[in-house]
Amino acid sequence: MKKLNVGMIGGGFMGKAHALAYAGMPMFFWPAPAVPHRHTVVDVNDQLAKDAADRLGFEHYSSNWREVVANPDIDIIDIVTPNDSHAEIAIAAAKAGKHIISEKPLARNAAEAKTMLDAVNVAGVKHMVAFNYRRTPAVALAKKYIEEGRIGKILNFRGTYLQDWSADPNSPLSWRFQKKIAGSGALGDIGTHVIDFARYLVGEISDVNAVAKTWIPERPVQSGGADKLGTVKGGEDVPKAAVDVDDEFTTLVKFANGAIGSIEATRNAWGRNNFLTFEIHGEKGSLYFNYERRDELQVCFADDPGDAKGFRTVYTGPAHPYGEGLWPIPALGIGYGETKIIETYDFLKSIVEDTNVSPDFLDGYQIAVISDAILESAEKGVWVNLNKSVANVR
Ligand code: NAI
Ligand code: SOE
Repeated sequence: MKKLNVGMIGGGFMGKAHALAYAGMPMFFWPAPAVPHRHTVVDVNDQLAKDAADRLGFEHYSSNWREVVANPDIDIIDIVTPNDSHAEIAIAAAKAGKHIISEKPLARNAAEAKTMLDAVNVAGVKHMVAFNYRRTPAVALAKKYIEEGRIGKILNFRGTYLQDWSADPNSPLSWRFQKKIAGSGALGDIGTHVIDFARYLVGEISDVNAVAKTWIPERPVQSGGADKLGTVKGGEDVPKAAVDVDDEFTTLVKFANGAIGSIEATRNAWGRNNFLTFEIHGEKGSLYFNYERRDELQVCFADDPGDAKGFRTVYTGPAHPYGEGLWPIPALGIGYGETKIIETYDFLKSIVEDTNVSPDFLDGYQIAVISDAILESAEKGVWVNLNKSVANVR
């Protein structure tokens, strides 16, 4: 069985998720396309890197990602650092001939994402951006139904991503609230997952008309370190500094194929945790998904008997996408970890079989173009047309 050595840069929240996926993928998908070996993990100092190696099962650790990128033993560079370092690491990794998986958003803005896309195209390496929610089996099932024409021509897409971890003004000013590190706020952090759903399920977005708000203009300073996502509060006595990104946005969207819809995201919606949803209306039926009930796809077909019309629940299991590798009975429970395991499976398959994998850096770049347009539209109060930049590229 082929072995692929992974150099993972970053040992925080996503470091944990990706390490779990490397360990778990061959347990689910066997024979695996290749066995990922947790070779080296990198963090900002030796102590953090050593802790990450001990905890996440890596053979080696380092506090210098450049050395790891240059190591000829490494096959894959996995970028799980905050958004400001994705481009520099990815470009160096591409030049070193490594296959790359980068966390989302691909970069802080479209210009930066383009440099990454150009680098992987020149190098001819495999590349993937980690919009893992589309690998929830119920989301992949929605895609299958759409491709089979089961809901007909799509008329409308409504997507939301609502969380509440930053609704408390004492949730600290982590890197996610700083434009120079994150690029944008709720938009890049969670709105991009919905944009990925919209493009995956419906098609390319051609126009946006948005509003955006920063509800909490300053927060207690958090100096460095992993983002604790609001679980550790800054006290009243901690100095505050300005938030320079959006807390929330809503946009109307038009798709190149004529469908219309809306996308919204906020991290300030009390009571909502990981409320990542879509509802899609087609000429022959409707689909509804909510990640908080991720084993379920709600479906309604126009030709259902009149006396039984209404949404019903399909619980994903062995009969559905990725079912051959997952649990043998529907509704045993798909978790966040499984979405990352499937992502790893598809990425390694693309490397071994020399095929393209989606979403790739082109998708990441196009999502960045759409994100930039949402901010431009919100600032100017006008529709922004994307035909020249993203529509019909593929
Ligand atoms: P985090 O703050 O929990 O961890 C980041 C880690 O990277 C920390 O350990 C930090 O010390 C380390 N780090 C920072 N700069 C570094 C450098 N130059 N070299 C080596 N290590 C460095 O952040 P989290 O939540 O893991 O986010 C990382 C990325 O993953 C972000 O781009 C974020 O948007 C994305 N993300 C994606 C999720 C998804 O569902 N796909 C979920 C959460 C985050
Ligand atoms: C915080 O909003 C966060 O961790 C995002 O960064 C992820 O992308 C999302 O999947 C979960 O929430």
